[in-house]
Amino acid sequence: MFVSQKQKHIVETPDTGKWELAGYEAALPVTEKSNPITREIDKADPVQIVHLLKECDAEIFQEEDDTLVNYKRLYSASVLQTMMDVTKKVEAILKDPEHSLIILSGCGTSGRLAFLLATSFNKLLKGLHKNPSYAYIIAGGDKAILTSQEAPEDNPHLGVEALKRVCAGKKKVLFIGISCGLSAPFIAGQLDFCLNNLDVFTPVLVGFNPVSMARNEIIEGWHLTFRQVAEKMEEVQETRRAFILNPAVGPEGISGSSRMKGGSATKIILESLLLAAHKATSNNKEVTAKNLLDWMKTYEKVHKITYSQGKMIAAMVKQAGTSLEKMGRIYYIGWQTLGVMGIIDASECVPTFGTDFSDVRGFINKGYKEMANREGDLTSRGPEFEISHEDFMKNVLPDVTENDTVVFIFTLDDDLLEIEKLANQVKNKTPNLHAISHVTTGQYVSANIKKTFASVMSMTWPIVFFEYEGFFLQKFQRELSTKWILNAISTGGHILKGKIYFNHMIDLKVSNSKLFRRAVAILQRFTSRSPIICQEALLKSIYETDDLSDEIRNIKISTHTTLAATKFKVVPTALVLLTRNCSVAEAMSRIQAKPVVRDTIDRYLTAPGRKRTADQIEMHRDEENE
Ligand code: F1P
Repeated sequence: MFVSQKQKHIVETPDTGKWELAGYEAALPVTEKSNPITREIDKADPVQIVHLLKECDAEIFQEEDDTLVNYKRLYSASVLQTMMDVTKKVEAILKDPEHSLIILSGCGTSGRLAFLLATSFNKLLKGLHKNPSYAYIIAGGDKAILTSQEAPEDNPHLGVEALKRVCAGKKKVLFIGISCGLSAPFIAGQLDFCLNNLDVFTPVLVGFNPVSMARNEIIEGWHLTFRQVAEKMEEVQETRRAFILNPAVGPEGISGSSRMKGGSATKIILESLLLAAHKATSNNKEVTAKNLLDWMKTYEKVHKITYSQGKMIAAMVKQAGTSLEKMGRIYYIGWQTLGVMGIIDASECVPTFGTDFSDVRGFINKGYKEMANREGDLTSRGPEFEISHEDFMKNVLPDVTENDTVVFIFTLDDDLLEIEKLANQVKNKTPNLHAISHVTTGQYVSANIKKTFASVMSMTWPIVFFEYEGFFLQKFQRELSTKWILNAISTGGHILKGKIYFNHMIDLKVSNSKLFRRAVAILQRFTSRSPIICQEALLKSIYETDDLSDEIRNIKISTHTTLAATKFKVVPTALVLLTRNCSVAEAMSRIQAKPVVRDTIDRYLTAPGRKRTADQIEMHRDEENE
């Protein structure tokens, strides 16, 4: 057992599953609740961080509890049934590629996964000499695959326009809209459009909250809330012309960070059902619930195989933390879709941890050619769009120092000579050169490769004996394994850098309406003040004013978030405002003076006599109660 006596309380998590109880943070949807497992993650060491994330990810596969009937889970009969229904619709589309299309759509991470899945399944079809049947939509267009574009997420009209463009000329469209939080207006707009055109469209909503917890906030410039659209979907689902796939997978390890469990569960659900449909089409056999369950259960093994390397992952987390603390950088150098996983993980660090794009970056062999994204080469748009290994060698490597960490990600079927050559050049710049390699049973990492890297984490996968689709399943699982490792590295690294308080990202960028609401909820949680007071403090911080005018109070949220997106540390500043009752200028200077946000916040929130606590607070206290 790795846990020292002193820190034992941190990894023993007696509250596991507490979030399923009816009253637990009742005002928040599952995807925004704080996970009892990780509540002390900010004080954990690297080994403990990885252990806590492992426990948290394991919740994805937890079965429905008969004694708690609150939530359906991944393996619940109703979820499997819906997956079967959707599988049948996919099969129908695959039979008529000329007139039909499967569209995957999402914002942020959900959009990046839509891109990855659509391109992967088109490759699968290409290998069978079939025409592509998939397309993807990501809010903000292809540049959002690599960079954070949070604002378009709030626009349902943009969603509809993008959908119309992509499906032009098609007679049957299976539309899969992914919004982990059942919250993105961009997706709500698209689903509503589908519901109004059911002769062409079959809409599917993928997310991880019950419909009753879908976001119910008025969407600017639109007549429906996300919840109203989801309720319409529920009604139409009765006639099997619309479907909702929304098992609860538990709150995120870092509250609200749906790139983590939400992204993983999206991958598991969609890959399982799409693969099952492809297999059924090629074998000319019906998909059974057992087939689907078998596909999904293999992902549970991925969790086991991945986290069996917990100590190695923890060593990388520690290394990443050291680099970030020294203002160094993290670079992922990946091959094929493992390169995409690196790019995805890196791109999420900007909105999640408020980093600069240059702090964590991903690169892929052959750049945009390998990405196969619709808009092609985006390199000319700026340095954050340089993603090829050549770009790394030419424009980044010259400035790499020993403070930086470089992680190579490959399989033993990739070009090992090229890997060795690149690695040797990187090694001249930093000793912190590590590898994640995926091998198949019977394959071994050569001594040459081993001695090139400071450490090689070797993930061993069983030999695939079965058909074509089986090889894709293995590829998808290596991607998920990589995702878990990289999520741990970037999340753990930022925890060690002091970016997280309890299990909240307190210094979030308030760049869209969901994040605005989350910021207010965080302020409420830690100050126990009313939503109105918290929102006022947030606005004072965003507008840098002590006197909030009615004009500002009444402006649309989109105006607030446009301005907030250009500012730093607005939430920590608001926290100081609320706890110190000082001027905005003073709060700003207190926050700016200390580089580690967690320590500053800790100081103000744990004044003498006050215990460090993130206990649940009543999120909807009235102003009169103040
Ligand atoms: C979409 C998303 C997240 C991102 C951030 C803002 O969320 O872009 O991927 O990390 O939280 O929202 P969702 O619509 O999938 O819930």
